[in-house]
Amino acid sequence: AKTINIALVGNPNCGKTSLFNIASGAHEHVGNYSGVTVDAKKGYFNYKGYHFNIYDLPGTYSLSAYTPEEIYVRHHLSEEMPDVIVNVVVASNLERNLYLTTELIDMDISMVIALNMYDELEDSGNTLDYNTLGKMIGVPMVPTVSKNGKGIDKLFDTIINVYENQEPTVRHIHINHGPIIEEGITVLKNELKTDPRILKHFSPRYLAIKLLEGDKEIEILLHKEQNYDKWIAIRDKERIKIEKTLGEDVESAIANEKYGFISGALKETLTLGNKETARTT
Ligand code: GDP
Ligand code: MG
Ligand code: K
Repeated sequence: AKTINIALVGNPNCGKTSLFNIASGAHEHVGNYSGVTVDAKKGYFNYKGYHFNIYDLPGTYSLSAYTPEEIYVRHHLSEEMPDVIVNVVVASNLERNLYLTTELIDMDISMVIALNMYDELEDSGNTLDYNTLGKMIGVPMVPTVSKNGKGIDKLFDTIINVYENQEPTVRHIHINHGPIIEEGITVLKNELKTDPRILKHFSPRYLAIKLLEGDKEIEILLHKEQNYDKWIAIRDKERIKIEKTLGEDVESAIANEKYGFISGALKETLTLGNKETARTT
């Protein structure tokens, strides 16, 4: 059987562990393999002739390096290099949950979104055109209720399709951060691209964005490279340009562009119902 390594990535309390438990089942082997600081589990199961290794990773709101959870998740993604990421999001709280998604898109790893707690979205009376949203972000979205297993087969069918490059929704898009930031990303990316050694674990675009943001972990990772001083000089120049032009620090500017992209996409795909009516009928 072919083996597919998958990692569950999402905010705290989005239903990752519920999904993990349903998928790996009570009969399969589950082991804690994490260190002391964060909670993570690995499980195994077989489905449609595939052998899945599934990692339940700690909950995170972003992929920076400010908390042990963020560092752990990023380290897992860059070192274990899962075949497919399952980004678990709360369907009724996409504005917030999709921020992490935009960072995963920057990393350019194959991905499926589990639109979890879909029952709560339906109860709210709101409707989401998730097929269109999935096409807009280039990532297939599957509604799930990981509390009871609804949608889980469809989720794993989609993971298999993504793994086999047979999923039409998949597109390698990038989030547009506006002309000034994109220029900085492009200049840095083109420099980083000439050093294949560092691109084994991270996409050049992700490294460029994180360098612009001043990510200390990424700086430490790149520090021993021959061209490091040159990259940092270019980075500093681009940072000053961005801060002067946009009038805010680079990290905020990048975050604002990401939130702008999300709210634009949701404006086109999320229709608010009348919650009060939905409750009383
Ligand atoms: P984690 O922190 O991402 O691992 O989230 P958990 O799996 O621990 O779930 C957090 C809470 O959400 C638990 O109380 C679950 O029972 C509940 N939950 C998980 N999935 C769903 C779902 O699809 N719908 C609803 N309504 N609740 C869910
Ligand atoms: Mg959990
Ligand atoms: K809940």
